[in-house]
Amino acid sequence: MRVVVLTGAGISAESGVPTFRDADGLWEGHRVEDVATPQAFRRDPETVHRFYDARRAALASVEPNPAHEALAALERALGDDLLLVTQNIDDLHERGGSTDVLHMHGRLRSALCAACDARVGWDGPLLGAPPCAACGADALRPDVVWFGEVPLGMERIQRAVARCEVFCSIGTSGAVYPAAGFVQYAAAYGAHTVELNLVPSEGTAHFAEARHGPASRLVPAWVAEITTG
Ligand code: BJW
Ligand code: ZN
Repeated sequence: MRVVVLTGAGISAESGVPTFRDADGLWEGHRVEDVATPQAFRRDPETVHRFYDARRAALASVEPNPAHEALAALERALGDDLLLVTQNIDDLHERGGSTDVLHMHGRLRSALCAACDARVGWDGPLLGAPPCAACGADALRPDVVWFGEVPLGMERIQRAVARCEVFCSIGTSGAVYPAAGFVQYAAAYGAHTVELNLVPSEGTAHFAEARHGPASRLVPAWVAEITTG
């Protein structure tokens, strides 16, 4: 069975990673749409570096939860028939055991050189303008996708969504495109669509099936159902 799973901030919430749009979300006092932009970075790179440096450092104190681990078990069961797409920039899917994760909004543990486009593994701070190892320029930025930028891996995602039999969205508010549109695309190509989210998302009406509750409970139960047929 070909399956595409899309995850968002809600899958990491129970690991202690804050979501974007819940009450205690990130960017307190700011709308994420106003600050997660290339314009905001140009205006005030230090604040943006400080924000991502803090989130990168915080990875050391969080652990994957049973929802991440269940999706790793699903990968072991389905192999190449699973595409796991995450909007998250944390590395909790990998630490939960998934080996092939498409990070469509980038990764915290990577830096992108705005001068030469090199991507380099990065675990320390970017504040202080460390030079790019490839070209020497002081032009490293967080390797994340801000509003107005093109998400990563779109061709692979579109191919898999068009071919899948089951599309499952986990822990995402459905507020950000193109990810929020995958459900309609999958349904149009004949997939069964499932939402697993704490509360009904903005896109809940587009799903054939919706289950509401914490990911750590819903995801292991759903994975057990589809792997035992
Ligand atoms: C739980 C839980 C628990 C809590 N268990 N659940 C007008 C109309 C339509 C589109 C546009 C428009 N104007 C502009 C656009 C496009 C724009 C867009 O979508 N804007 C919207 C504001 C409307 N999109 C873009 O610009 C994108 N690029 C683009 O479209 O390029 C064109 C193109 C596309 C395709 C091909 C070619 C060209 C880029 C979007 C980049 C988004 N970037 C961010 C920041 C990344 C770096 C970082 O992490 O800082 O990505 S913004 C932020 O939102 C982040 C997230 O990945 C993303 C989604 O958030 P998510 O994951 O859904 O989190 P929340 O907090 O919103 O929701 C959490 C959910 O979990 C909630 O529902 C909770 O209930 C639930 N939950 N606890 C289960 N325990
Ligand atoms: Zn460079």
